[in-house]
Parts: sequence; structure tokens; C-alpha cells
Amino acid sequence: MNSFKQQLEQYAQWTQECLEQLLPPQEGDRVTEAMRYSLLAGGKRIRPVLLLATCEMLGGDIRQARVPAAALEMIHTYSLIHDDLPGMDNDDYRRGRLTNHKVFGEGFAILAGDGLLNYAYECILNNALAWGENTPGHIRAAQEIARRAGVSGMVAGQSIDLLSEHHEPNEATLQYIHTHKTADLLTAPLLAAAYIAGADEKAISALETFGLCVGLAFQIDDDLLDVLGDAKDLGKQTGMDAQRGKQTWPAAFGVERSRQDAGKAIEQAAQALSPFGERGAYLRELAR
Ligand code: GRG
Repeated sequence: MNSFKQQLEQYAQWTQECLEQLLPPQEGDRVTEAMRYSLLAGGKRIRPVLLLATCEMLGGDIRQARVPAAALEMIHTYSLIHDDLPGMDNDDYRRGRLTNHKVFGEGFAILAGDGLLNYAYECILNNALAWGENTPGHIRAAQEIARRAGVSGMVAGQSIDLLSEHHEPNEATLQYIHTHKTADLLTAPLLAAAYIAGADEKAISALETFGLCVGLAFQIDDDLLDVLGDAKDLGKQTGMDAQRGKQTWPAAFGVERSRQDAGKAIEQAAQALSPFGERGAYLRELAR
């Protein structure tokens, strides 16, 4: 196995261990059971990986980054649970298993999402207080995560996504949805790591550009997988975007241009890392 893959597995394993340590035990409590069901179902763990890899790239203390990394996965999982609800995308499968509401019912799926979101910040703030001298860096990281996950970030993107269903594809609207629904929660771990590691403005600005470009490519790819992918490999149904009249890159520009645009965005992301020189090699490879 090459060292890139080993490192990726290491980051994912730290995340899994940290989640298992942080999560309240099941003890017959249905909400906790529902939280654990979706959170421990797997997934690529890409947001924690971004946080941990960025912290290492910037020479930060990786021990300080583990809880925020795991907490970001809780926030991401809450968004998936709520996104799958009948009032949103009404999906039956996620991460290779039945969606949360299909197993626990809608009420408990809503509560499991609410539980994960709040517990994420409880963990982030406990961790912030535990690292004495660096508490302000952790608080700044928490602020960035809240802003990008919230009403001017992912929630705003999801809102326009819902409002734009069955509308003619429009480039500006698509850019807005992809920037906020997807790129914001991929940029949050980069900037959180930067604040925890005490990075300067130049590094923060480079990471912001990297996150935006990676986020756009990630969502274009996700849109392409919905058209071209295999449901078994993806662990969720395909062809759903067209059925719901979603604004997607392939619907607006076709498959070929979507592939090219995703490729261009990845190269722009790689370019954005040039201030970090060789130290940016891991994130560059991750993007590609
Ligand atoms: C409910 C506020 C709220 C937001 C929902 C996550 C989300 C926003 C919608 C899900 C649908 C979607 C296409 C979102 C874009 C981001 C995305 C591709 C999420 C899937 O993330 P992955 O691929 O999933 O990292 P895993 O399972 O690997 O963690």
C-alpha cells in the first residue's frame, strides 16, 4: 500500500476511534441508537481527513485536532439524516443501509440529527476548554464551523437547492448551491485546522480557495455519479436528481463539460496550495 493510502486510512481510523470514545453509549436509549446507527455506518470521513491533514501540514498539534475532526463528521452526518427525510430528498438508502427515518421513524431521525448537531458543539467546546493556552484558536475554529454549517453556509445552500427544484438550470444558482451546500462544509475543516494551528492570513486565504475549488469539483462529481454511478458501489439510489428536477451540473452543461469543469476545479485547487510548497503534497493528492 502506498503511503498516501496508509495515511488516509490512519486519519479515518483516528476518526472512528474518537467517535466511538465520544459518543454516549446506547443503553437502550432510542435517540442515541439512531445517532450511532448513521454515524458509525461508514462513509469516506473526508471532512475529518481534511482537518487532520491540514493541521499536520501546518505543523499544528494533531492531538488538539482529533475532537473537532470527529465533531465535523457528526455535523455532516446530521445533514445527511435530515437531507434524506421525506420533507427533503426522501431517500431510502444511505451509506449502504436503510436511511435513518426508514429504521427509526421520522421523529427519531429528526431528533438523531438534532442530537448529533448539538453534541458536536458540546464536544468542540469541551475540547476548546481543555487546551488552555490555545482556547481562543479553538473558539475561532468553532465559529468558522458554525458559520459554514449554518444559515449563511450549508443550510443556505440546502434552502436554495430545495427552492430551485424543477426550475430551468441556471449557472449562478448552481454555483451558489454548490458553494454553500457542499464547499462550505469542506472548507470548514481546513480553516478550523488553520485556527487551531495558529496559521497566518496568507495560509488561510490559500486554504479558502482550495476548499471552494475542491467543493465545486466534489459536487460536480457527486452529480455525475448520480447519472453514471452504480447504486451498489455508492450505497444509495442513483438517478434521483433527474427525478426530483434538481439543479445539477450535468443537467445544465452535459456530462462531458461536467467532467472537464471538475478537472479544471481540481487543478485550480492544487494551484491554490502553492504557498505551502512540498508540504501541500498530501492535500494536493487528496484533491486529485
Ligand atoms: C439538511 C441543512 C441540511 C443540509 C443537507 C449533506 C446535504 C446538505 C445534502 C446531501 C446531498 C448532497 C448531494 C450534499 C452535497 C454534499 C455531499 C456530496 C454529501 C455527501 O458527502 P460524502 O460523499 O458522504 O462525503 P459520505 O457518506 O462519504 O460521508
